[in-house]
Amino acid sequence: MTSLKHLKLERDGHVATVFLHRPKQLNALNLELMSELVSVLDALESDDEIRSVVLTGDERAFAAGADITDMADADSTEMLRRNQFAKWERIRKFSKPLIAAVSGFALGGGCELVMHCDMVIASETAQFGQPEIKLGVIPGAGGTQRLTRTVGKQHAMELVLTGKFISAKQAEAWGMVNRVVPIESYLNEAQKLAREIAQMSPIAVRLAKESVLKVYDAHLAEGLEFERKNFYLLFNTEDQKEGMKAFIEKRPAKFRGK
Ligand code: DAK
Repeated sequence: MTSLKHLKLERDGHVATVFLHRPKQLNALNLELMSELVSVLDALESDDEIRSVVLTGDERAFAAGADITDMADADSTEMLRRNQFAKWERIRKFSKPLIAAVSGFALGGGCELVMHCDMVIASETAQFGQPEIKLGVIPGAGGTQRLTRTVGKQHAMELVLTGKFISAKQAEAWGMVNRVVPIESYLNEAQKLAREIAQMSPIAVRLAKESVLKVYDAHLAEGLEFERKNFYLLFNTEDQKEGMKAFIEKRPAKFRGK
């Protein structure tokens, strides 16, 4: 693997821990970070020594979303051309158990990345949300689909339509996380869970994961496709340009419905 700029990788026996590492930008998922993440997962996938993987950020943020500066000026055609969805599909197809260890912000694409993981251990400080609506767009990496399957229509609507953040405790009550632990132990707890699973038969674990995901995958591909088209469409609106420009300029957005 070539050297990593926006990720850190640690290995301990059969468990690998991948750290999202753009601390100044709250681990915002820029294009380069996403490419690195896919390369790392590819390598871990074909490494027989590794049986389970923990994905984490740092104490302040798991990830505050996709990098808004990457998208602010893009139109629908440009978003289509970038084909970022292929990277998210790769994460979706990762065959080994993926455990998210979340502290601080898990927002937008960050929250969607958490929902790509198979299990989630959250620190008491974790906050989850899909704030894309405040930028004049909608979740683009499965947020409307996976969140709704996890928390139900009413809670998903509230998160997706208001962009509000919820606490770790609330996320636990809504079934988005396995458990909430003190900040000192969220990473250890996730690694402990990864080690426990790594003792099982890797082939049985793989087929068990595949089988559980089948419950979610029925109609998921169709839903993702629908969400994706709507997401692209919004990049031809003035509101998307205004929403993202307002974030960068640190001012409230004025939406006109255009
Ligand atoms: N992108 C870029 N920079 C970000 C960022 C982001 N998402 N989030 C934070 N930062 C940067 C801030 O601009 C700031 O940079 P400097 O001013 O220091 O240069 C630095 O990180 C620290 O942030 P703040 O100063 O804002 O820190 P606060 O504690 O005051 O606030 C915050 C933290 C998380 C509440 C705030 O930063 C915030 O609201 N951030 C934006 C959250 C957000 O809207 N996230 C959703 C982004 S849209 C796709 C798939 C998925 C997606 C897109 C495409 N495809 C497959 C095509 C997903 C889209 C999204 O996630």
